[in-house]
Amino acid sequence: MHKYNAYRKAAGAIAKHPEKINSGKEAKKLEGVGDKIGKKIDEFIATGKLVKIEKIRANDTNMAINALTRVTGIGPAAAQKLVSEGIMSIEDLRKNQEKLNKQQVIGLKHFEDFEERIPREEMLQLQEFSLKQIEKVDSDYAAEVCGSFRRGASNSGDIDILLTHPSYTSDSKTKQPKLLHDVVRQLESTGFVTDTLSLGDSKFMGVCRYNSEHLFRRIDIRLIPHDQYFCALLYFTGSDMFNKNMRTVALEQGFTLNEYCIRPVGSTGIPGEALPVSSEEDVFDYVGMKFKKPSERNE
Ligand code: DCP
Ligand code: MG
Ligand code: MN
Repeated sequence: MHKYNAYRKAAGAIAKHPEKINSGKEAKKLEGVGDKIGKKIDEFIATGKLVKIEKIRANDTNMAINALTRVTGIGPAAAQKLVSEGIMSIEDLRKNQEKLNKQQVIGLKHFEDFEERIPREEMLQLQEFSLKQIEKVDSDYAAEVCGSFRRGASNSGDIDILLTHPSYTSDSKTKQPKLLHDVVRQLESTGFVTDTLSLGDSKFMGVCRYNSEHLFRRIDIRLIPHDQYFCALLYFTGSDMFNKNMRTVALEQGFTLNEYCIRPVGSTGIPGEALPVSSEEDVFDYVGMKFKKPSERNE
């Protein structure tokens, strides 16, 4: 007999039995209760739970968390909370959108599209269009597509654009959100940018589409102070593994390197002033590494 039916039959027999059952041995006297189910009854009486069921529950929970975190905007904590409220799948999410914030609703709306990687050919189209629009707003901008695309990848997960402008440096007394916002507004006005996940003074995260024949794609634009451009370019070109390794080398050579700058670390352990950087090569030179082209930075 199939397991499912075996358990149903046993449960029925136990339910119908007029007296309380106090052990597996007692239960086994009933029709349809055998050794295996008798053992389960003993385990439940002794411990108040069944290891097998706990395992199945834990596994279902993990599978559900893994499914939900595939949605842009749902991290492990949000997924855990949703699962604790009984949301076990993308399908469940679609029926319970009132539980999601604005960003997560957009992530869910484009769930299938965002799972697809962007072929390089389309990345080139996205690059050409967005850089042209940026130039249109103000030809003093400099902008570059970095991330896996700059490393020469044949496909990319999203489009990462770095943006800078000579009027914006790290010692500017005031931030210049307008520089980023003008670009985002321009890209929206053409219909290229279709959704905003978040827009701050220096970072835009959103959704774009080349045209209606194409999928919706994730786009990130970061506004970088002019003097920090090359450290940012190095960082956002990656890969993340390459960055980790280069930071380790930098530390060994007495420098601390991040997405903003490179600083010497003296014997005090306190980083000094940011060193002048006017190319990626400068950073490699400081830390004593041979220059690597973006395509050589995959690990
Ligand atoms: N980055 C990093 N550490 C992280 C995340 C990102 O160093 N934890 C840097 C290196 C990445 C770059 O930012 O190359 C862009 O991040 P992406 O997540 O967009 O990564 P990629 O562009 O490399 O890959 P993908 O093609 O999947 O977008
Ligand atoms: Mg990327
Ligand atoms: Mn990105």
